[in-house]
Amino acid sequence: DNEQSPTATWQAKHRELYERATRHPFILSIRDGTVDFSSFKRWLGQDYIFVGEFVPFVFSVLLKSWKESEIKSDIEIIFGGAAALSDELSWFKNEASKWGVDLCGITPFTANTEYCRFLQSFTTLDINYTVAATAFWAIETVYQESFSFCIEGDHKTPTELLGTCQRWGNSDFGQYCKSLQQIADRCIKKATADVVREAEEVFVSVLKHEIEFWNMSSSE
Ligand code: HMH
Repeated sequence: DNEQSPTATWQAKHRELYERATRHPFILSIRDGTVDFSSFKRWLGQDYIFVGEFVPFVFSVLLKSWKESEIKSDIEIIFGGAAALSDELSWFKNEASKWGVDLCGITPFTANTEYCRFLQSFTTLDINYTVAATAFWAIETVYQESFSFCIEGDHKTPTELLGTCQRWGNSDFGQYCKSLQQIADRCIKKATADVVREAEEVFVSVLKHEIEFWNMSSSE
């Protein structure tokens, strides 16, 4: 029910942008099996750099929830997300070695640098918990909706890529994203009009950064 969920209202309001982020040609090419493996390898290397910047971002959200949220379950969910990052970094290293991608020799593309700078702004500036929680939910959800689409229904996703798609597309990760959405919604409903406006702007910014990130992966 959209009336209960401000974030669901924004997903509907910014439908076009949301679809471009979650049904990107790169994702569609994975699902229909036409993906170019060199694009996949480029994505893998660039995303490893991104996750390196995502770690301090997630810990800053955890710190804000620790200080500002009276709700124990919020902290537990965000703590779970933070704790999973160690595994995620190992996954990238393992996947990179399978594909022969040298993670030490990677230079970030402009879209990645800009997205990382956006993440850094949450840790360096004193950004409100509501706004940070909204960004966190949006970032995770774009990956969940994108990769789950590659393993749903009548897909032709190459076997080599199923593990990657399952990593973010599995139903536990989907449940985790729903929990993050509930946290964001609860915060937004209690927030001032200014904070609500800022959270919506951050949601739109995440979608734009995600689209640019996919564009970078699929172009040569
Ligand atoms: C670019 N967005 C990007 N990379 C990720 N790993 C996620 C979202 C999800 O954690």
